[in-house]
Amino acid sequence: MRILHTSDWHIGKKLKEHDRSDEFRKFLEWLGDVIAAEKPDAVIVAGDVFDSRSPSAESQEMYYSFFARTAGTSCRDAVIISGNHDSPALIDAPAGVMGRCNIHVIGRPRENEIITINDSDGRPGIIVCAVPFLRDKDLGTVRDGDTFPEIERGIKEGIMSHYAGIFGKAREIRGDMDIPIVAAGHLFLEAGKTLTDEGERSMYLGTAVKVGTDIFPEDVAYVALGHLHSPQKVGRENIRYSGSPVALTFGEWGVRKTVSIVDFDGRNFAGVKEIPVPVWQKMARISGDMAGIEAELRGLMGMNESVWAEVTYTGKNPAGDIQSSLEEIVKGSMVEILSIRNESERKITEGIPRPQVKINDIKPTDMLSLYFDEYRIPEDMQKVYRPLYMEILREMELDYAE
Ligand SMILES: [Mn+2]
Repeated sequence: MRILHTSDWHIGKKLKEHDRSDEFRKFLEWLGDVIAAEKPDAVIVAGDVFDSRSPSAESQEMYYSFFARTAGTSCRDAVIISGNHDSPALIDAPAGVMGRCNIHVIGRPRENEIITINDSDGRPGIIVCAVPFLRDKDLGTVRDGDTFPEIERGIKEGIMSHYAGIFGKAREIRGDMDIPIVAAGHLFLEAGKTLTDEGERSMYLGTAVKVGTDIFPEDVAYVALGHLHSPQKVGRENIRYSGSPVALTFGEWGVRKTVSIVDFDGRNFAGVKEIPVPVWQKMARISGDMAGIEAELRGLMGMNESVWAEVTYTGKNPAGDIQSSLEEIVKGSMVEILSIRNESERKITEGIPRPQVKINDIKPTDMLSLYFDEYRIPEDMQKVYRPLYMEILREMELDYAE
């Protein structure tokens, strides 16, 4: 048996207000070709199908059209779980009609998250434990008034026991059949590597809720994960993030993009092949003083193809109106500047002398402490503000993390 593992499509995501539906369309077209060529028995999409909880009609059309193409091919089944960006209810809504095409959607966590995928003769071929992104309200292990460490512990325990429960059921279903158990999940594993930009984002809490790889027992033949955007194995060869197929931020530019083809032999993992995803939109990250930036921009302009650039000015002198100067340079070319950052002017606060630190290097929790110090907020007020601040960070984590 063979599966194709992909995740984190984030259909509908824009980059600095630039529409990318063309890229998503091309990716899905390409993925259809990969499925036709590699002939997996099933495709698993491990969450974050859409970038938002209310995807546009166009985004939804791309999604449904893709599965309309794969349905009825040798790739007989698809399993789709929701990620932290998805609306669980929206993913679940078409379950009835999609189920008739063997496209299994699991948006909300439910009692039975086990899907049996048949082989080409109609006999059971793979047991998939498909666990959507679990929110604290799904777990029932967090109570109102819990302190932050209690919330974190509660979520972690809830996730662990949810997974343990489903693996127990999967073993019962498998009995003595010679077929693999595969898990699909959307979560943050402790040893998982984030990209620089995203890494900072997931440090909103200092400790975003993460679980260890020991959540996946040895008898699970493969774990198809979503959430982290660079493809990687975590701990074992058969516990993997497929990563996002498109560079969703400038921070993801230059990171290889893949989908994974996974083979099984009886109950066991037999190997994985990562297939590189083509690039449909060139991007560039440029930094330096004005002369350096201009030279690099001119180099990009010489390539005569569409490039989206992020420019970071790091010159020592204040640069005046950087935006106008840069626009002047690229005018009439195929290079577009989507983002300009001026690092030379970055300071945390005026007035109080302290070593200059980049804002990106400060954790939000430390930022709050700096604020308290700076404005001499009394202790009793700090006690009121801190939990509220942590709550906001947690909500942001859910919405904006990978
Ligand atoms: Mn994601």
